[in-house]
This record gives sequence, structure tokens and C-alpha cells, in this order.
Amino acid sequence: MDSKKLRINSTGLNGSIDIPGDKSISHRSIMLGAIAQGKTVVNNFLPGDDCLSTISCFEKLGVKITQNKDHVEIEGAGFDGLREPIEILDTGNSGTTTRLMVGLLSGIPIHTCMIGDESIAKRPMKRVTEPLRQMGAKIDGREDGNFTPLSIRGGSLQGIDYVSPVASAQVKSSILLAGLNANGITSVTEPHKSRDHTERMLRAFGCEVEEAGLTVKVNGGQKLVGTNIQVPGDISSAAFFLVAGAIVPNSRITLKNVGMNPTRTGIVDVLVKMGARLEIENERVENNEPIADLTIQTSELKGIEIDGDIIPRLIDEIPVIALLATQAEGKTVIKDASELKVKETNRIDTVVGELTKLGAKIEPTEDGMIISGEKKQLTGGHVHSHGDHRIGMMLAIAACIANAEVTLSDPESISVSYPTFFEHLDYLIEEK
Ligand code: SPQ
Repeated sequence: MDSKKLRINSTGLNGSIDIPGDKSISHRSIMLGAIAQGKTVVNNFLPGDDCLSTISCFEKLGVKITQNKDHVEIEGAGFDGLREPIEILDTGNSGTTTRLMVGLLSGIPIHTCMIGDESIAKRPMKRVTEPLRQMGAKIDGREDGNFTPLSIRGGSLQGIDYVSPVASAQVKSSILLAGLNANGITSVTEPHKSRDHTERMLRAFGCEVEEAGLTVKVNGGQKLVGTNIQVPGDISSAAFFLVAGAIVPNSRITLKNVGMNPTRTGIVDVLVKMGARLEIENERVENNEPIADLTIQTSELKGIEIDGDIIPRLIDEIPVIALLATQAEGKTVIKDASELKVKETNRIDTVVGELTKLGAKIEPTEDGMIISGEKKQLTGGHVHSHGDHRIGMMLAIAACIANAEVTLSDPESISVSYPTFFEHLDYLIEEK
């Protein structure tokens, strides 16, 4: 495992960058393109390790996919054209690939085995295998189907009305993808609204998806038709530079083509509520997804409370929001976020542990954390990504406001969602 000396004590981040494609939307473009009839062309695809795992799984299922950096062409096989693979499907570090593919494969009459890395092996799968079994899916796996490796013998499914105990786009999407192949109607109701990229993209592929409040419904037997997808920039990647722009003195950063789907913009709401100098310009819609350019400048921030409905809208941004809060005036309390415990790492423990090493005053709670805003520079230290891309990127931004050397173990994990992260960071530090 490598270690990287991070750039510290920055005197300002300045310039403009194009944020790479959205990870959630990139995954879905491959999945829906593969089960559609005809060709799908994807532009601004994210060539991060997670999305490459999705491509590799579909290639093993016999789908012809040509990828050249961020341009991908998929020869749709339709549901009927997926071939029983001789190899195990390896989903790498990607929860989205694992959970959505279990649903998608449950209703297709082939046998598949699925495995991921060490982190995936610890992430709960019962949240999808349980409702899929209620639909008639034949899934087995370690600890009665709660952990990988998983084995799926696809067959006929029956639609269900599922009330999910968690707000999770992966649970919702897995069941809806199974529902496309089930008899009758499948509905999913969530306690809070989670990201809705699957619903939006299914419509772009010609499917009917009904939404009423927190319930989403699909009819079984619908066919998807290949289309062109322009993937917006990933707001979860933009979040690292939004926070950097707000907390590093003398900064002004413009982030172009950022996805502004309201189920993902909790970070924007938090920045505004904390008092950040943020401008939103050039708002437009492409492929049913809103996009804008964002400019952030060094800001005077105040601590706030973050809980309830907003949590699923910023769940992946909490590590970097915790860093943001260390530079605010007053306390920030994050609640209702126990889902953080089942991400690539337990993100309550890894955020608190790593930021504490750099001198931040932060305490874990059962469902979140409390950060004392001290508005002071962080200290140096040796920190660890724990193999979690979002922890690695948060720590690299933290180093920008550290007053002594910071080294990061396992920086490679960042390529899961943002392979050009360090290039962009160096450019913003050097651009004047
Ligand atoms: O794909 P994976 O590994 O689960 O990735 C993460 C991330 O930080 O990139 C979570 F660890 O994002 C999830 C997100 O937290 C991606 C996702 C999606 O594309 O549907 C939904 C969220 O997870 P969940 O469990 O709330 O549905």
C-alpha cells in the first residue's frame, strides 16, 4: 500500500474545472443500456474503478461494450440476450453495482455468482436479497444471503408493494429493476426520498414509472429502448472542491456542469445555510437531469444542525461536511445518519478518527457526529483513507488547511469515483 505526501498550508485554490461524470448515473447508463433493445451512447461517462466494474460484469454477461475514456457505446442485449457467464461477476468496491445487479439478474433465467472486495464483503445485502426473495428470487450467499459471495438463480418473479425501512436508492433501484421482469406491478415506498436517477433514466429509455409521494411504481414486462445519455458532473465529487473553496483562504473555484438533481443537492443547501459565498449559474436540463455551474469563494461559516429529510440528499458528502464544520463558528450536529456505518467504511468512525489525528474537535454519536467549529488551522499527521475514496479525498482537502506535513496511506482508493482528483487539486493550487 502506497503513502502520499499531501500538499499543505495552501495559500488559495483558484481556477475552473469540469467535474467528471456522475458515478450513480454512469452505473445506471451501462445497466439500462445493456438491458435495452438497440444501441446506447454515453458521453461524459465516469471511468472510475466502480463504473469499470459494472462494465466488466456486463461484458461477462455477453454484452458488447466499447469504452474510450468517457465515451461508451453499448449494444443492448435486451433482458433475453444476457448470457449465463462462466466467470464470477466481480463488483470490486461498488455497492451500487452489487445491489442493483442482484435485482436486475433475479428475474433473468440464468445462474450468476457475484463477489466484491473486502469492503463489499462487509456491506449488508439482506436489504435487497430479502425483498427480492419476497418477489420469488432464488438468491443465496454467506450468512443466509446477507453478504457476498452471492449466487443468483434467476427465474419468474411476482411484483410486490415493498415498504423499505431505509431511504436507499440502491434498495429502491434493485427492486424496481427486478420489477421490470416481474408479473404485475412492483412498488417501493421509502421513509425519505433517496436519489431518483433510476426513475429518471428509466423514463429516458422509454419506460413508464409512476411516482406518488414517497412511492415509486413500475409495471412488469416493459421494454427499454437504447438512447443517448449525457452524464452530468458528479455533485458528490464537486463537494470536495466546494468545501475547499469555502475553507481555504484566498480561494475562488468554478465547477462546471455539476448535476443539480434535487435528491443530491443537500450539500448546496448546507453550504448556503452555513453562510458560504456560493453562486449558481447557467442552470439547464439534459436527459431529465438538472445541471449548473457553481462558483464558491472563501467564506465566513457558522455551525448548523443537519438531520431528517436532508440526510439522504447529502449522505456521501458527510465526510467532507464534517471537515467544513471544523472551520465554522460554533457547533455542527449531524443526526439521523446511521447509514454512514454501512458504507465503504463505517464513515462515522473513519471521519472522527482521521480528523481527530489532524487536531479537529469532533465526537461520534450513535447516528452521526458533533463537530466543534474552531476556525483554526489543522495540524499535521499521518492519516489513512481506509480504502474509502471519500475519506481519502476529504483528507487531501483537510491537508490544504494543515500547518505541518500530512501523509495519506492508500490514496489509490480515490480512483473509485474520481481518478483525476489529484490532477484537479494540483491545478487549483497552482492556478493563479
Ligand atoms: O456504490 P457505493 O459503494 O455504495 O457508493 C457510495 C459512495 O460513497 O460513492 C456509498 F458508499 O454511494 C452510494 C450512495 O451512498 C451510491 C448510491 C447509488 O448510486 O444508488 C446510493 C447511495 O447508497 P444507498 O445505500 O443510500 O442507496
